[in-house]
Amino acid sequence: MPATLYYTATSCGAANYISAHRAGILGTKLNAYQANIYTKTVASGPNAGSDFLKVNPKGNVPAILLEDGTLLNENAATLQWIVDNAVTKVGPANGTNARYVLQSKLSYCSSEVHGSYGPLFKPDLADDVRKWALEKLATKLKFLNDVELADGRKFWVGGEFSVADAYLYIVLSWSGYLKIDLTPYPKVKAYFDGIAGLDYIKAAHAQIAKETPAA
Ligand SMILES: N[C@@H](CCC(=O)N[C@@H](CS)C(=O)NCC(=O)O)C(=O)O
Repeated sequence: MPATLYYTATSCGAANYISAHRAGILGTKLNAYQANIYTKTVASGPNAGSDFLKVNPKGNVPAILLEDGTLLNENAATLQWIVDNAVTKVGPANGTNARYVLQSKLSYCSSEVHGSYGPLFKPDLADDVRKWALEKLATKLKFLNDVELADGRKFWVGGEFSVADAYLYIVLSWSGYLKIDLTPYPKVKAYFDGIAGLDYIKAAHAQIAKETPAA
């Protein structure tokens, strides 16, 4: 029995789908189904329409239900499960220094970058709170631009595509929905455009689109 990933097409959960797609484990080691994070229902697959909170009491994505019934949440953990189960490499081997670096990037992406975009999705955010949230996000984008991606690297860690790229790419993609201009951060913009242009990223999006139930 494969494990089961629950995700949505555009949320951070999609970083897990993209990673698993690149890792070559979808349909073998991992089945992927969509969840509706607003109605808290399973949205695709054999249990479509059922209560997602019974699968994942947090009601969020990503969630990976392992074969033995263990529930994994949090991108930093779910994405590393994908690294460890990959057929095509999507991150450094467990126990290496490079792996600890990957872990630190995933945590930074989750708590700092993802965490800074999150509040901006609230449509009725008070103007002063929105200003504060935008200023906070700007410090993260500046750090990515001036430090993490300053050398014009194509991939965030290790010189090749990893789950950290899938996660950062999806989080940065929210700039489009939120009308956040990335041009003041040219290294970030070039990095994002580079990841978006990869054949396997386009292929993963095409597959997600096929698997997304009609609204
Ligand atoms: N702390 C979690 C955050 C996961 C998260 O924010 N998921 C969002 C989508 S990007 C979600 O499912 N939100 C719906 C909800 O929390 O009810 C992580 O790092 O993975």
